[in-house]
Amino acid sequence: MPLAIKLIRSNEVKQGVRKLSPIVALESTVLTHGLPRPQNLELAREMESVIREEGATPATIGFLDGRLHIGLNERELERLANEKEVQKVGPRDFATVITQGASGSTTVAGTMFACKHANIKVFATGGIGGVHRESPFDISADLQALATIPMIVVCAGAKAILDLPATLEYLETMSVPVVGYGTDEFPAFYSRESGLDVAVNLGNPQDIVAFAKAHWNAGLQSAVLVANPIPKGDAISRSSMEPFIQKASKEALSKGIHGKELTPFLLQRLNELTRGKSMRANLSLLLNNARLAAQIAHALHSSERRKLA
Ligand code: PSU
Ligand code: MN
Repeated sequence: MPLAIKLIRSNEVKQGVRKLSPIVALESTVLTHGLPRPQNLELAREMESVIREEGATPATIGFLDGRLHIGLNERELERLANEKEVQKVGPRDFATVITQGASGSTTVAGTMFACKHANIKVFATGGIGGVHRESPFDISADLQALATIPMIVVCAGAKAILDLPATLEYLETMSVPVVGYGTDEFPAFYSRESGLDVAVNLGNPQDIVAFAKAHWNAGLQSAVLVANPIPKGDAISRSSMEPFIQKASKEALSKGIHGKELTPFLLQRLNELTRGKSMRANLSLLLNNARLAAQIAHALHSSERRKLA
């Protein structure tokens, strides 16, 4: 069966493709389900401008009226960030939004799936989903996407609300190398430390690109996950975060919150419990990841040009 998903590219993305500018994808679930208004829209704009500052082209991905947008213009971004009934869309939900003509924000997995269609190789997010603590069978589709879609994904580790050792084990089983950006330790989103190891520590975008190419040349189809620790000034120590996480997790269990509602619930409760501190950390690491992803996209682009020359 031919691939029938129609992509709507923004003018900026079309122009970027024409000018051979490196493209960096951004997810939209973090805007609709991960951050409160109005910080969500401000953040979306800031992430895009950081990417432009680095000389790359941003492509925020999401569904409007059942159509998959690769890059949202100012008006569309505003619509997605402010609309009430936006669905959280992983690959499982593509058919739902398409057939309903609905609006939807793409998760890490959903965005990667869109990138596969749009041939985008670099993507920046905050924290990937993983194996939940509350129920060991709640495993984010993000891990499945990382296992099967060859691209470079920049994150600040997995969200600390997850079972981090189980998440890393799963990635290892699925042959997804986790690269620490200048660190030997897997960062835990709000915190720089987790006590867990990464597969390899690399210190610059060129080395990350060389690593990813070696991975794919060796015949692997999985993603390369780059874990970029949150900037020091905005980090929250693991010991001060952990009691809040345990409290929020218990509440989720007692309220019977599960499935796709669980991650948004936990993020929002943590924001309340830390009186906004966790959200500020979240914003800082997102911008930090957008910058690194743009630098990696540049390095990838130059290395492919060298190959063609
Ligand atoms: N990281 C954040 N905020 C978020 C998410 C990640 O800082 O809102 C989103 C991402 O889109 C990720 C999703 O893909 O949560 C994971 O949800 P689930 O656990 O239901 O797969
Ligand atoms: Mn889940």
